[in-house]
This record gives sequence, structure tokens and C-alpha cells, in this order.
Amino acid sequence: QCEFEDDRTGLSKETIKRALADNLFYIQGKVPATATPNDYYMALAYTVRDRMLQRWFKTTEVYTKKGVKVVSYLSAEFLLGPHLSNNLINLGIYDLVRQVVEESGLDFVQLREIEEEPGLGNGGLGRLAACYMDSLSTLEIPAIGYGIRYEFGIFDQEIRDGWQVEITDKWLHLGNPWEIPRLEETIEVKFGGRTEAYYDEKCRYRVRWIPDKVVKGVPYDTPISGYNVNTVNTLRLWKAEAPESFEFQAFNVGDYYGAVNRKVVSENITKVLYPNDELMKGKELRLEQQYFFVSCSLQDMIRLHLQKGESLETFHQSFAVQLNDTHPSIGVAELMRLLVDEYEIEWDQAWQITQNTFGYTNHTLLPEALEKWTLSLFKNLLPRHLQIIYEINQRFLGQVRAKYPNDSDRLARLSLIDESGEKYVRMANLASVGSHAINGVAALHTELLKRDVLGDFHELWPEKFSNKTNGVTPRRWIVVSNPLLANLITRKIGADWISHLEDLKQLEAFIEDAEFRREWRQTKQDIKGYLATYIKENHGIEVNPESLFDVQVKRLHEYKRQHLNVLHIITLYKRIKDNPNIEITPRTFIFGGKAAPGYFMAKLIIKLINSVGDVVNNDPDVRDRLKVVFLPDYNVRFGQRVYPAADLSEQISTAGKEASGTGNMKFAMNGALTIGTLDGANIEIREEVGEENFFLFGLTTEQVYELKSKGYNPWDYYHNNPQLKQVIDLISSGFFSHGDTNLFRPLVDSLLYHDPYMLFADYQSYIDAQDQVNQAYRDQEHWTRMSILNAARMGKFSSDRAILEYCQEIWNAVPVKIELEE
Ligand code: DL6
Repeated sequence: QCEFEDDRTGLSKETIKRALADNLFYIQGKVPATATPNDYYMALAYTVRDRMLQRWFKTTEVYTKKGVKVVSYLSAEFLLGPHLSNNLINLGIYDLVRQVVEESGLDFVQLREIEEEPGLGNGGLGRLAACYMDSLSTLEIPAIGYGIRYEFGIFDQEIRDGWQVEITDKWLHLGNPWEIPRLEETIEVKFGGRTEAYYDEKCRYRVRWIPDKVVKGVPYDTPISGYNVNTVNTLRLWKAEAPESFEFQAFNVGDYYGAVNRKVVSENITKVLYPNDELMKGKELRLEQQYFFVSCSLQDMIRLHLQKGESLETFHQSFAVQLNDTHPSIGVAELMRLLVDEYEIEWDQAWQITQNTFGYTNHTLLPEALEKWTLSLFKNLLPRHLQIIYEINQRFLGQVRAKYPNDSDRLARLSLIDESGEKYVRMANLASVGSHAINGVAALHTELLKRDVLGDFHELWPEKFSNKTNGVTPRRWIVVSNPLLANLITRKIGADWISHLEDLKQLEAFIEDAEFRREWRQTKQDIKGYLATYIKENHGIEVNPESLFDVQVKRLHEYKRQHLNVLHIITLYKRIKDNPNIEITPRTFIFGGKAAPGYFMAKLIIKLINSVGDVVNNDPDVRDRLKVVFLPDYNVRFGQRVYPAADLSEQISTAGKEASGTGNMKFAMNGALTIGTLDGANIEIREEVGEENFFLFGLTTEQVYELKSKGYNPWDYYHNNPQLKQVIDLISSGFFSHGDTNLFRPLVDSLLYHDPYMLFADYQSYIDAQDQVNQAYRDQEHWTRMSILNAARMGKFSSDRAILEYCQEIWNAVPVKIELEE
């Protein structure tokens, strides 16, 4: 036993206090007299990171020594959220560190809130990647996440005069204490130029790529801790830099400006995250980003594999590479290029290795989100890859022809090249052909993938397809976000549920315990109170914490139908105006979410929410029974505040459009009830929690298809439903726009003339379900029972369950225990 603990690893209060002061002085270069709160935050973050480093180092050492199979999660987005609290929880030192900070005379909450969150993602897909990294570490699965270190993440959103305004997200401006650059592991990536055929010394036909640009990829590593285990995996994000030697000496002598400009252009690759979540725009820089991070990552994996002293024939035994949607799917052609051109492996063998390596997860059915690149763009940027894709395609279509002779339509659909008009490379086809496993992210989504989007591939290779319903991590989404509820649950059933979420079932045993129900209700009430205070302090709006908190937070999109929610608000408002003394369940409608900057209709929906809010919130007839708040800049941190406070979770997308949803899971885990359609994971949530504990409405996917094919006419609904007509007419009349009848016309016209997401068809059923919600909320005892049952039955939706399924059914990966004393 040492007399003194090591300052970097010790866990006694005194040691942590000393470490904090030490890091303030030696890393931040400050003394208390000059230190800012940010300096203290940085010192605190380094103190916590120090306590992860030994585990991190040990984890890497064990993986290397044992030569284990590693899951490599390739994702253009990782929406991590703040690190500090999450790491404190995972290390089991949250309360201790909080105490030390406070005993040092500092405000822990203030320091915690200073952290800039790394918003390196748009929404669901990026956040899922972050949850999966947490689960991989918690389950002790050797894993590495590969992505892009965007200098500017998802924009910050401000609301001015009801409209969204985008502000650059400068998350790195005060430094990032959680990452470590590994300059010595820099990798070179080629772009552009041409290819050249030649015969090698053994007279074999080969191709070499002569690029016109080389960019350096510098890895920045972030430790990803697991809960209650020693495993600390790595998230490796690549930053683009220009190689000085190439730019300044050989090519640009005398052209200083040109050389600097080329440097700037190279470094642009990782400057900014594209802010579209479900819209593919064929921008060259985006393809550059994708290829850049994928090439860096595959070269990195090959380097690690070769370091083991193994040949590349066993590469797929070292790495299971998962493609998080098609964004990294150029990896299929890149691995082939590396194996065939650079390591001189025969095509057939290289193809086998490639297919055995990759798995592909699809996250969307929306046609506008499916990635494709024009041939000309592809040829300019990646000329060798285009040749490889042609070769893959030719061989693949040969197989298809053999199986389905004389079926040219099928051939055209399956081809990696879309030749129906301008020619494109289809990335979903490339990912499907190059992977041994393809999955959707909820049961319905997988069925629709198999039937429609990837129907021909499913017919060809049914065995490749499986479903992996999404999940979310209970560490961040209950323990970090909702400590009050987490403590109540732990007091009742112990703490095992945090890593075995199915244990929440044990709460059902207490459903008849009136005292437990009272505590549950009180907890929710307290959290709603905090949110109400936050809204008042930050946005100046008074909300009643006793009212039903009805929350819809997610990206703004017509298919997610935030405007259907608005139609309901106006319906209630109209009822009050027609009968001011009507008995109505008081509600606070809370919205949050960003619209893609170029998505006019989504931005108009934000304006509509704010405009309706202005009227409703200020009308004395309403007497505060309804409140509408749009909270700007919805992000992970804000999610942590709002999920725990919700009574009602709005999951109201048109059936067949939302691949899964994960917000739906976070709400229910925190005891909110769902009003939702039979879409995405809502279906499975309803199955788990019981139909009596879920407010269902709307058309099914089949009914949506059927109605569309029969010829859907929104006017019929408008004319036949006086309530709906009044609501629409009120918007059209300029009532919510100071008499301006043009402002919302594009939205109203879209509904009246097209209604692509069938709001009118679902309107009445939605209103009826909302009326049931009102009734149910009045019986607080009953509501509390339903709330408890929702949380208790959410075990399935832990990301731990999802990751275990991936490990067993796709990756063939097993846990590796990390012992610190080995
Ligand atoms: O799988 C994660 C998440 C799903 O829960 C959402 O339903 C889905 O919309 C989202 N998809 C995207 C689109 N990106 N692409 N491609 O974020 O994935």
C-alpha cells in the first residue's frame, strides 16, 4: 500500500483536489486568481481523463497482445453529447467528484454546463452511433469508431422573429480536453488524377493511380468508457491537413499563394458537417469527406492487422466493419483497391475478404436520402474507384443474368450504375453487394427494405438480411439525464438495471404500492418544475408545471409531422375561443429541433409553431391553459433536460416513413406515454408496453399505400370535416400572421393540394387520440401506473441488447475482459 496515491489515478478526495489544482496550473497555466470558469472546467476534464488513461492504455494493450477481433464502426456522424457527466457516471465517481469540486469552492453545475458538446451529427443516425459506442465499451467488446473530426459541427440554432437562424458551431474554440492527436499515425489519402495500366515484373496486368492531390489524415482519439468495467475503447476521428512537402516544394515553387490556397482547400475537407439529415445533395466536398475518412480508416486497420504479423487474407478475422448507412460505402471499392492494387491480392480473393469484412445498416426509406453520385463527379475525384466499381458490377450482373436470364428490368434495378437518365453510382447497391449482412433498424423498416428499397437484393440473397431494432444507452438517457428517477429505481430494485435494462421489469411488482406511485409522480413533478424554471429563466415564458407536458423534439421534417401537432393545438384553441369556459386539460406544448438550412417547408413549420405560440400564449381567453414553446438549439444536452420532464411523447410520423426513431425510446424509458402511429420502433414499443398503455392513431403503412394508389385527395377531408376546415381556414386567414395571408400559403397549399404525408387523412384519428390523452391525464393514479409500466417494459430498447445482436449475428465478436493488474 502506497502512502501517497498517484495524482493521475488516485480516487481519494484529497488526491482529486490536488489533481484539479495541478491541472489548472500545469495544463491550463493558471492560478486561482486568474482562472476563468472554463479553465476550471478544463482542469476538471483533464482530471477525469487522467483517470481513464490507464484503462484506455490497458485496453489497447490487451487487444494488441491477444490479437482479438475488433468491431470497426464506420460513421460519418457521431453525435456524442457532453462527455464529462457521462464519463463520471461510467467511472463510478460522479458523486465523489462533485463533492470535491464543491468543497474546492467551485460550482459543479456551472462547470458541467461550460462543456461545448461535440455536435458531430445531424440527429438519429449520429446519436445511434454514440449510443452504440457506449454499449460496445460497456459490454467489453473490442471496438473502434472511425469518423470525421469536423471543425464545425451541426449549426447552433437561434430563433429570430419566429424564424430559424443558423450560427456556426465553433465547438473547438476553447480547446477539447477529451481528445489526443496521434500525429505519428497520420495517413495519406489520394484524390483525382488518372489511372495507368502496366505489366508488373511477373507480367501481370495491373493498374496504378496517379492522383493530382494528396491529403494527410491526422487521427484524433477520444476515449469511450464503459459503465462499471475497465474497458475504454477508442473513437478515432480524422482531420484533413495538407502535406507541406508535396505542396510547397515539389509543385509550387514560386507560387506561394497557390500553395497556401491548395493547403486551405485540402483542409476544407473536414471543416464542416453537412446539415442535411434525410436529403442527399450531390456535392463533391461531401464525397471527398466520405472517401477521406474511409480511406484513412481502412489504411489504419490494415496497418494494425499487418502489425500482428498476419497476411491480409485473414483481414476479416481481425476486423468486422459496419457501414453506418451508405456514407462510408465507398469503403467497398477502397478495400478492393488497397488489396488488389497496393497489396497485389488476386481479385477473387480480395472480393471474398471484402464481402466477409463489411456489414451494411440502412437507416432510411426516403428516396431523397438514398445516396448516388454522378459518374462525372466520381470519375474526377476517384477515377480508380470507378473502374473498380465497373468491374464489381460486371461480375455481379453476370451472376444475376445467370440466375434470371432475359430479365433486363431486374438487371437495370440491381446494377451499381443507374442508367435511367443521367448516369449515377448507386451507393446502396454498392453497400449491398459488398457486404455479407444487411440490416434495417426496426422490424417494420426491415420488412419494407426487403419488400421495396432493396427488394431485388432480398430476392437474390435473403440470407443476408436481418433486423436489428435500434436501442439507446440507459447510462446517458436515464442515469445522466434523470438522476432523480435513476435513484428512485435503484432504491427499489438495486443498480443492476443500469447495465441490464430488462431488470426494470421488477418495477412492475410495485405497481400496487401507493407510496411508490406517489414517489414516482413526485419525481416527475420535480423534474417538470426544473424544466419550467429553465424555460422561464432562459426564454421568459411562464409554464405551469402541473400542466401536461406534451413534447415533440426531433429534426424538423414534413414526414415527422410537427405541423399535425400544430393542427391539434389550433383545434384546442378554437374550442376555447368558441366556449371560453370549456373544461380542458391544461397542456404545455414543447417543441425543439433543427431544420436543414435549405429546407424551406421545415423552416416555415418552425415559423408556424412560433406564430401560433404568440397568439395562444397571449390570448387572455386561454387563461394559461395552453402554452406553446419552441425551445431553440435542440441538442443532446437539451435532450437530457427534456426527455425526463415529458408526460407525453409525440411520435406521429406518417406510417412507413420513420425508419425507427430513438427519441421514442428515450421518452418512454423516462416514464412518458406515447401518442404515436404504427411506424418505426413505435410498433415494438407498443408491443412491449401493452396497447392499453399507448395512444395509437392513424393509418397503417398498408392503408397509406392503398389510399395513395386509389388516389388520395386531401380536399375530401377538408370539406367533410368542419373542425379541420376551421383550423386550416384560420391559418389561411392570416390570423396567426398579423393578417398576412401569404406567409403560410405554401404550407397550406401543400396540404390542400398534395398532402404528401397525409396529415388530413390522420387528423381526426389524432384529435380523438389526443382527447383520450386528456381524459387519461385527469386520472393521475391511472396515468402514474401507465407511466411506471412504460418505463418498466423498456428493457428491449437498451443499446446493449442491440449491440449483442450485432455481435452474435453479424460481427462474430466476443467480449474481452480488461484487468488492470494483469
Ligand atoms: O437508425 C437511427 C435513425 C432512425 O432512428 C431514424 O428513424 C432515421 O430517420 C435516422 N436516419 C437518418 C438518416 N440518415 N441517413 N441516411 O438519420 O436513423
